[in-house]
Amino acid sequence: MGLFSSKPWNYFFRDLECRALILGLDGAGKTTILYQLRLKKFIAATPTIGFNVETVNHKNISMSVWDIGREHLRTLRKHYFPSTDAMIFVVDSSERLNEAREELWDLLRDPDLQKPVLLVLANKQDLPRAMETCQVTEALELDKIEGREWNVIGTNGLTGDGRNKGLEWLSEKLNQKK
Ligand SMILES: Nc1nc2c(ncn2[C@@H]2O[C@H](COP(=O)(O)OP(=O)(O)OP(=O)(O)O)[C@@H](O)[C@H]2O)c(=O)[nH]1
Ligand SMILES: [Mg+2]
Repeated sequence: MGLFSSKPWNYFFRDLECRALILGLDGAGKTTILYQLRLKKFIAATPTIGFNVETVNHKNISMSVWDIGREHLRTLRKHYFPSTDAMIFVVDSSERLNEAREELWDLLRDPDLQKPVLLVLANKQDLPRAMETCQVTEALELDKIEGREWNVIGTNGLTGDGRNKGLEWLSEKLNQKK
């Protein structure tokens, strides 16, 4: 292989293996987002029992992305949280924002989740009652976050809008951290 391989970014960045958790309330679109990240297309999901895990490759990042159903999360959090590099918190931008805020802040306070960067996906932007990203930022009180890189990006799990922007942000932050 010559100096300039088929992946030019490999010349500048070494390959990175990372682990991400997709979190959020039931029905927010976590599994839909997982398959948008993995397959770049919409897959109709049913409520997750157990978990889904997929490898998502983006530039030099190889990210194992875990979408764990709530029942499992309660028992497995001690196992999954310590080795997590990124949290992808999915919200349905049209409903249950107060509940989502409580869930998110419970996670942000977890001693085993102090290191991961946080990407909030303000999902279901297609719905008429969907809040814009700035309103989601306010509703989740993201401005109160200290000592952690975070971002909020609007997504549509049906079309994949926002997906690549999210991946770009994650790969930039994960490269800076490692
Ligand atoms: N309108 C709209 N529907 C969406 C969007 N993303 C996901 N959905 C739908 O929302 C429903 C729930 O999506 P899931 O991906 O199963 O949600 P989940 O968070 O994995 O749910 P649980 O596994 O029960 O926790 C499904 O019917 C999806 O097709 C979106 O951006 N817009
Ligand atoms: Mg699911």
